[in-house]
Amino acid sequence: VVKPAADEQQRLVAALRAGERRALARALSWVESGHPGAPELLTDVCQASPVPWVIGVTGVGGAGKSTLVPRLAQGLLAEGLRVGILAVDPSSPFSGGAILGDRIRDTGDASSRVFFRSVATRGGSGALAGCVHDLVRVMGAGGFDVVLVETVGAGQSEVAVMELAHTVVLVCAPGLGDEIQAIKAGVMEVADLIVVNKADLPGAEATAHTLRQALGLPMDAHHLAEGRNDDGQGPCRWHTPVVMASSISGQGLDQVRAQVLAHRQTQRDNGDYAARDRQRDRWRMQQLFTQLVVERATECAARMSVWSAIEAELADRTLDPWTAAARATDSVISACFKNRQETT
Ligand SMILES: Nc1nc2c(ncn2[C@@H]2O[C@H](COP(=O)(O)OP(=O)(O)OP(=O)(O)O)[C@@H](O)[C@H]2O)c(=O)[nH]1
Ligand SMILES: [Mg+2]
Repeated sequence: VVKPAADEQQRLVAALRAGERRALARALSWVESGHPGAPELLTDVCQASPVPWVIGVTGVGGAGKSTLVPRLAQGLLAEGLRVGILAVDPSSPFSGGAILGDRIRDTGDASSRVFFRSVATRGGSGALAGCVHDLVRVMGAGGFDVVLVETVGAGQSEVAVMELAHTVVLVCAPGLGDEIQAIKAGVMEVADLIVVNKADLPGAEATAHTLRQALGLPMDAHHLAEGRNDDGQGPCRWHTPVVMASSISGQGLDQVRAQVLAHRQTQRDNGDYAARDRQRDRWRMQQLFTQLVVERATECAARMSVWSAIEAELADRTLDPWTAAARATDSVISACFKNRQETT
């Protein structure tokens, strides 16, 4: 794919900002597929667009994330917010069409206003999180106030995605043993709200109890209540609440919505919201820096004779891989630097 002309990319950004759905879908595809026009598109997008409120929803398979997310989306829509959903599914990257079908049924009347997109994963955990970050920014330019990001499981890549969210919702369910898994995986540390879904099934109370106990220890030590804590002295604080809900019957969903909104307000009031924004940009910058350094150095190395000389020495074992790598790095860095000086 060749790099698009600047005006094509500018038209796309303008259409995206005007709220055109097709432009949104196209811009998201550019970012997702690593289209050559994506970096400039993102530069434009980031310059003058608000960053949406990112709610990460995670939990083990079958906990009910996909059932909960559209209902939470509807609830936030009723608050007057423009809501989009990004579903990250590492296990089935091609299930987008099927999920979309389900989702339209799920959201009922509101479906035309809740934008849904499934994200095919590529690369490692860092690549996924970086991609999701960029997709969120595109949605910000498209006028979305909130983006719900749904990920499966509790592995490294999910934790990386969750670290980019302002509000992290962990979905558990009775009888899955996932409260234990969640504790082990460290997802609980990043959760801002835990939903014990399927509260209509037996065992939900026990699951909630286990989770509350695990969370309760630090809570007791700091004399905190669940949710927002505001004693009027010093900044308000948040303690992860456990909410029982049923995404099917609708029981407890008002409370889920109220708690995510309360979390956002608390974060805004105590400065954590802005801090998470800064942290996310810093993280992305570092990631892009590493990527660009590798790209440029590799390009440079390919044109250098010293590279083949090092490879030859490596082949006849006069050099070991460590010394060879150190020497190659030194050569490439000084050559890149010299090139730059000559061209500027
Ligand atoms: N009884 C009951 N079943 C539910 C509830 N919420 C979801 N389910 C069912 O649980 C099953 C899994 O729900 P999903 O929403 O697909 O779960 P998920 O967490 O998205 O699962 P993965 O995408 O596989 O990670 C489905 O059969 C749902 O109908 C609930 O509140 N009560
Ligand atoms: Mg799902």
